Amino acid sequence: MIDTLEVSYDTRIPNNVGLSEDRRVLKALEQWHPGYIDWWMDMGPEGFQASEVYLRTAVSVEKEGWAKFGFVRMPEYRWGILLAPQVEGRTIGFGEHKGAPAWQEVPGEYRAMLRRLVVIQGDTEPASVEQQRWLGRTAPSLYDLRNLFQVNVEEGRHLWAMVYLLQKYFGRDGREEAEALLQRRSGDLDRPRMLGAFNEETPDWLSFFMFTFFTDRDGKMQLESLAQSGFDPLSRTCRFMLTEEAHHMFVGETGIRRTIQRTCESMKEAGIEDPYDVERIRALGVIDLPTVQKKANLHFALSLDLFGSEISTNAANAYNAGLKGRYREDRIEDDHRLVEATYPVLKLVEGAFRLVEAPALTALNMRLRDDYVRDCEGGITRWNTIIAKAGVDFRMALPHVAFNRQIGEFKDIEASPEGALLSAEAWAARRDDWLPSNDDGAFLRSLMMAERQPGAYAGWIAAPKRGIDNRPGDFEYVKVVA
Ligand code: BYC
Repeated sequence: MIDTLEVSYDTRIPNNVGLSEDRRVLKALEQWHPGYIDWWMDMGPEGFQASEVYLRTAVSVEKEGWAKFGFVRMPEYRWGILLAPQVEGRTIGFGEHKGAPAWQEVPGEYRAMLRRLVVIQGDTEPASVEQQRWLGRTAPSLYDLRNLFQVNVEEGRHLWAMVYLLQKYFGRDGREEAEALLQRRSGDLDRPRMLGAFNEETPDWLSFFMFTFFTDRDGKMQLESLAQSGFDPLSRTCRFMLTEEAHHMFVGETGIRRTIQRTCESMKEAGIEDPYDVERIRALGVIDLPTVQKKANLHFALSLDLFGSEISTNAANAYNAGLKGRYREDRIEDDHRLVEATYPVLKLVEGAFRLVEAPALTALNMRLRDDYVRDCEGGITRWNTIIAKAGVDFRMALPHVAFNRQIGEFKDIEASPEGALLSAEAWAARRDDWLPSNDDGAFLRSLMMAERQPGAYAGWIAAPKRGIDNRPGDFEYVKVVA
C-alpha cells in the first residue's frame, strides 16, 4: 500500500494515495473531473469564480503545517485526495469482527451498506455548496467572504474524498454513484439531495453561521463515527476531513459570537435594556437576540433530524458490521459489541417525556445525538458569556429535542422549545415566536449589504479578534473581480 505524508502533485489531482501508479482510478477520476468543474461553475459561489481568494490548500497530512495559504481563483483550486496515514496493524474496533485486521478492501457481504454510507456522506458536501452559492453577494466583509469560500472549496474536496472511495472500491456502481452526486441538486423537487437539512435554503449570513455551527457539527459527529470504521480507507479519509471541519465550525461559532457582540454593544450604546424591544433594536441596524434564538431553534431541529430515528436497525447493522462506530469509540470502555447493553432513549410515554432503556445497538443514533447536543451546549455557553459580560439580560438556549422535528420519535407531535406538548393549532399560533417569520426574514435580508472595503465590516457584525493566517486587519482577503 502506497502511503505517504507528503502530497504528490505529479498528477492533475494532488494526492497521497499513489494515484500516478493507479492508472485505472486516475483515469476514472480524470473523467469525472470535467463534470465536477461544470458543476462547480454552475452551482458553486455565484459571481466570484474569477476573483482571487486567500485560501488554504492541504499540502500534507501531518498534524502541524498541513496547509499552505495563498491567492487562488476557485476553479483552479487543487482539490486533492488526502487520507490520514495508515496505522500499522490497525484492527476493527467494534461489532462482530472486533479484533480482526481492518479491511483494506470492501468486505463483500457489507458492500451495499458501505456504499450507502459513503454516498450519503458524499451527497451532503456538494449540497452545502449549492445552498450557500448566493451568499457571496451579501458578505459582511472580505474576511467573511473568504471564510465562506474556504468552507465551499473544502466541501468540494470532501466530495472528492467520497468520490475517490466510490471509484476505487466500488467498480461500475461506484462510478454511477459518483455521477449521480453531480446530478442531484439541493432543493430540487425532482432530484433533491438525500437528507432533509440539505434541501433547505441558506437565505442570509446568520443562517450560514447557524448552518456551519449546527449542521457542520453533525458532519463532525458523523465523520467521527465513520473515522472509527473497520473499512480502513473510509476511516483514514474521514480522519483527515475532520481536520478541515474544525475551521467550518469555527466560522459558525465566531460568526454568531460576533453578531451577538455587535447587538449587545449597540443596545448598550443606545441605552436599550430590554432585549425584547425588537423594533428599537432593529432600528439600530443590528439583529435582536430573540431573532438569533429563533434561527438557532430552526437549525438545531433540522440538524437533529440528520441523526435519523432514535431507534434504528440501520445503525445497529452498521455497527455490528464494523462499518460505523460510536463517537470516539476507541476511548469508550466497554465490550464494543453491545449485545447485552442498553441505552436510555427519550420517548413520549403516556403524555410525558421519559427515558426508556432500549437495546444499545438499536439506540446508536440516539447516543450520537446525545453526544452532539453536549457538543452544541459548549458553544451556547460561550455565546451567553458575551451577553452576560455586556450586561444584557438574555440567555440563549437550545430548544427541547422534541421541538419542530420531522424525523424520529417526535415527528408526529408538537412541542414548544421548552418541551411543553401542544395541539397542532396551539403550536401554529405560536410558531412565529419560535421560528423565523417572514418579517424576520425580510428584516435580515434588509441588513445583508455587501461590505467590500478591506478591514470594514457591515454594521450588524463585529470584527473578528484575529485575521486568518495572522493577516492584519485591513488585509484584502478577496480581490474581487466584478
Ligand atoms: N432526511 O434508520 P433511520 C456533513 C432515512 S453532515 C432524509 O432512521 P439511519 C456536512 C434514512 O436514509 C453528515 N431521510 O436512520 C455538514 C433511511 O432511508 P432508507 C452526513 C432520512 O439510517 C455540513 C430511513 O430514513 N453524513 O457531513 O440509522 C456541510 C430510515 O433511517 C433522514 C452522514 O449522515 C433525514 N434527515 O441514519 C457539509 C453519515 N434521516 O435507507 C457536510 C452517513 C434518516 O430506509 N449516514 N433518513 O431509504 C448515516 O450514517 C445514516 O444514513 C443517517 C441516517 C445518520 C443519515
